[in-house]
Amino acid sequence: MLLNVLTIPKDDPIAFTFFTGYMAMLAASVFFFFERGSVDGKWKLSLLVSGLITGIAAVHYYYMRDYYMATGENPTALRYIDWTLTVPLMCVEFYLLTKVAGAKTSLLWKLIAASVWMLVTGYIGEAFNPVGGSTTHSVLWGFLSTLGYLYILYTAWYGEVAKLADNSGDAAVKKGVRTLAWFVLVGWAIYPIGYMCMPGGWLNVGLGWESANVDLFYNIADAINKIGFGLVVYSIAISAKKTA
Ligand SMILES: *C/C=C(C)/C=C/C=C(C)/C=C/C1=C(C)CCCC1(C)C
Repeated sequence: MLLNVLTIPKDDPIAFTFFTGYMAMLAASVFFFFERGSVDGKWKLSLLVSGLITGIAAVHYYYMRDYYMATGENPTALRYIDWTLTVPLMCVEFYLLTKVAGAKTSLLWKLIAASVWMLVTGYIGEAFNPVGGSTTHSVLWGFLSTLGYLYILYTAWYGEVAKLADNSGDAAVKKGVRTLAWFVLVGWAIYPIGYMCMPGGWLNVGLGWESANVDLFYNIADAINKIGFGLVVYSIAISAKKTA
């Protein structure tokens, strides 16, 4: 059992992404925490949040990796605990970036509510999927979860976040928020693809993509989204410094 925990099988790309994901999240946190000291005062909180997002993920990857190595199963509960903390923090990033343009806390709460809705329904879809998988169950909860996702997507592209960024009068904020909106559109879309690989899910039933793929999609998506989001925030912070 112990050996199992310590070796990465050569033919297991999922184990590989758990290990790499853990290290990448940890390294990103160190980077964001250190760089926090070199950005303009008004961006320090944003960088702290970036570091917290990857830091919280690093701790969860540490445990998810061991769970996966020991059992070979999807660490669903740990995964959703991680997301329930980190996705609302990504909403905080949107809020902090548009605060300069007058974002109110009500915007933050709406985004957080939508993300919690998305994750609670997604968790029910995954954790309570009957043994062997149920398409009705996975599609119903997946659909409900998507409503929360679409709300965030809309807000970032056309709603309050987009409008505030456009009115901020700060080219770096405008461009940065648009880039983050792309992350939500493309990077976040990887998650529902992974979800549909679970037993009973559309891709599982339709294309034979196995439940093992769930973690592969989630791990890749997490690295792109959590580290990428933080780097976009960082680039806004340093470009503001250059023009100051
Ligand atoms: C750092 C973690 C992030 C950015 C996680 C994002 C997760 C999602 C966008 C998940 C979305 C889902 C759906 C839209 C439908 C199916 C269920 C979910 C929860 C996988």
